[in-house]
Amino acid sequence: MKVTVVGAGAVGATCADNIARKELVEELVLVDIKEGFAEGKALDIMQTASLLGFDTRVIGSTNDYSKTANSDVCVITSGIPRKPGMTREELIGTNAKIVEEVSKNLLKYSPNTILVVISNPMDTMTYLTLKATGLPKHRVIGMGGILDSARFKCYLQQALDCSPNDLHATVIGGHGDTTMIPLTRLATLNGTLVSNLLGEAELKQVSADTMVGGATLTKLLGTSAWYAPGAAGAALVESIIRNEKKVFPCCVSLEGEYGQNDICLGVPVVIGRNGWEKIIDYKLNAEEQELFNKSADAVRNMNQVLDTLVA
Ligand code: LAC
Repeated sequence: MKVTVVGAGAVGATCADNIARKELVEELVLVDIKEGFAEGKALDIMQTASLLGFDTRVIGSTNDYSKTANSDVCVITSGIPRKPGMTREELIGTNAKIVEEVSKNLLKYSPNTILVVISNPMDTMTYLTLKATGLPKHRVIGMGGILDSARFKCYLQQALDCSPNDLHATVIGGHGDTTMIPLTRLATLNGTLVSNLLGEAELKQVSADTMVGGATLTKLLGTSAWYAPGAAGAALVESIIRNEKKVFPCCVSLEGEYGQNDICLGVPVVIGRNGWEKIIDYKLNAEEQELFNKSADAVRNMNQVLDTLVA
């Protein structure tokens, strides 16, 4: 099996590092436009192989997509990250052109690949990738909800002082500070509702912290986060490559599910060898559905900006 990660910046390189450590594939290709950068990151990762005991061959390429040929999964992290005070949405003008070009280049050499989109604003970049490539919907997956859910579990873990591995908690909707929806009602600690263990105010705080989880890190780091985004990308790739059929919230094309059409938005899906295989209906209550609809409206507005960029 073979995976390509495009963009050897902090998120792409961390994603590649995680994929190599997990020994998911025989070959891993890292691509970047900056001369020698992907080669350098790939070599650095390869030099950890004997220390960490993995047997994945990692190679780097400066924009030569022929090296990516026959990849089973391609992860797109290209584009600029946000700076403190910026929203993910402000990146659209620059990143749309990059993501469109990258996805087309990848498909030239790997026509059967599954595309995982991480570049921001992720929901719009996923929609753009789906439209620009014309790929079957099951082969285009936006990665945001897995990361947001991991952040949700991190804040829950701190509030409950429990093991993060005992938590099940999901964030659906858009991957934006105001569009994501942490489903506090459904979060559990080993089968017990978290809402029975935390007060309403505490739960509200966890939810608010989750929503600005990325922005908090951008402020602290001066740029966008990479450990959790990279690990979340690798977890998604793992479920595809190993055909795990894990349920992850991912940004996928909706055709009536969750009451929405002609949009890519975060919902729980089964992830396996064919990409996203089916959408799971969590049966939202009226309040959650209203938030989901608002999130869809905001993402749809963002998607409309794409038309002005192409025109
Ligand atoms: C974040 C970026 C990767 O949430 O969207 O950290």
